[in-house]
Amino acid sequence: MKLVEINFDGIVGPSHNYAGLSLGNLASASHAGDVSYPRAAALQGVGKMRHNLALGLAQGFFAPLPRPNPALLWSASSMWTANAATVSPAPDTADGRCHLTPANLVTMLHRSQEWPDTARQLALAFADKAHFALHGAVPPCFGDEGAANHMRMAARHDAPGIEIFVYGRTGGAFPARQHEQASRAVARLHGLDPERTLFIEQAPEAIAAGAFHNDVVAVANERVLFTHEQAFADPEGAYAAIRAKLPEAEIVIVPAAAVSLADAIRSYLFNAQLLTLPDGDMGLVIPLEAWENPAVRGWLDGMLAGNGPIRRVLPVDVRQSMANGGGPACLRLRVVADPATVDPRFLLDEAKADRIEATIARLWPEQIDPADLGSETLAATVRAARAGLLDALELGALA
Ligand code: SUG
Repeated sequence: MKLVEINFDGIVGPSHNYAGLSLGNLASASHAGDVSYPRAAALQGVGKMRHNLALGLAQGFFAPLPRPNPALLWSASSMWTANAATVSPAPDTADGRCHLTPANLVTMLHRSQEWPDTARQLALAFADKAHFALHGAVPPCFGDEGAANHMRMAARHDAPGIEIFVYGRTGGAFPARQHEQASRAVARLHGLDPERTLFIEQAPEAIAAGAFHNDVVAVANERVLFTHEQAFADPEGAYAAIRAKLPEAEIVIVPAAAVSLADAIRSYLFNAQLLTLPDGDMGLVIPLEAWENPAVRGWLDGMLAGNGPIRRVLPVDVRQSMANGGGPACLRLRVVADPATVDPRFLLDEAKADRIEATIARLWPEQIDPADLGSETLAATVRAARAGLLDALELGALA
């Protein structure tokens, strides 16, 4: 069995809109009321998936959840699959299966409705019980945001690793969405070895500056942690704990003197996909916004000229998602597994990407004006678009 990292991106739904629903997410707040472009947003997302396919990487996807929810709202926020679940790959767990727990997302009302439909989708994609164990969400008194607050480091994806849960403490200007008790519950459910599990507090100043998830200020891949120096409440303690558990860890720290917390959050430098490329080098898939930020660009140019572990920087255009606070890393859920054990309907190849693109081009609304939200005509268009995609993907079971 060959375990590889598969990135499952959320296809941007036909109701993608800017309603400013996420307190503490500065992009969402600052774009509240803007006209959105669901078709362009979804095509940008497929473009990012194609980019990863072209790099020779395994790529999967999840379908948009049923929207609008007439009793609640229109949000298409399930596109950010880093918040779909926490995933512990087979080499880390007591029973040797890959464990997944859907995130309850209770801190934000518009996101708290996602997990039951997400769980249905996970149950289809990872139905093979010999290789996957699916749990229910953590009870809603404890906020859980899934993989966005969880990092895994290992010598290689298929080797036993350490799992790092990053939680926030409540009491600041913005909500701390990930609660320590939720992280601890997930670690127990997944049967993780306490000797290889860490619980690290996120810096309150990072949350206050707009890092509503840890993946806005840090990302890990295999032996490398790429982090802003103000990501953790006790950075030196965090680095020492990681090095003690994974001696081969390489920690790439971006100092505030080079890239301020504000620039890091505005540009989403760390909301990047840090990927091991087929030739063994690591590449960093960043949003164009990061590439265009002078401080960030200066730091990246210096990094590439040096001898660090990240050898390539790969900018992608996901601007429609970025305007709601979702960069390349938010749009994907990482699952280390043998692709042969995953339901093939959720795996992408070029022909399927063509089919998805054609469906989006035909059925997704070109634009949504905030004044259109609530319109029955638009609701019918949105429902028909999703149904058309499920049909094209033979995923009618999710209808
Ligand atoms: O939960 N935005 C999402 C963005 C999630 C990003 N995910 C990660 N960092 N992993 C959120 O804040 C905005 C929707 C609106 O405002 O209409 C929103 O939900």
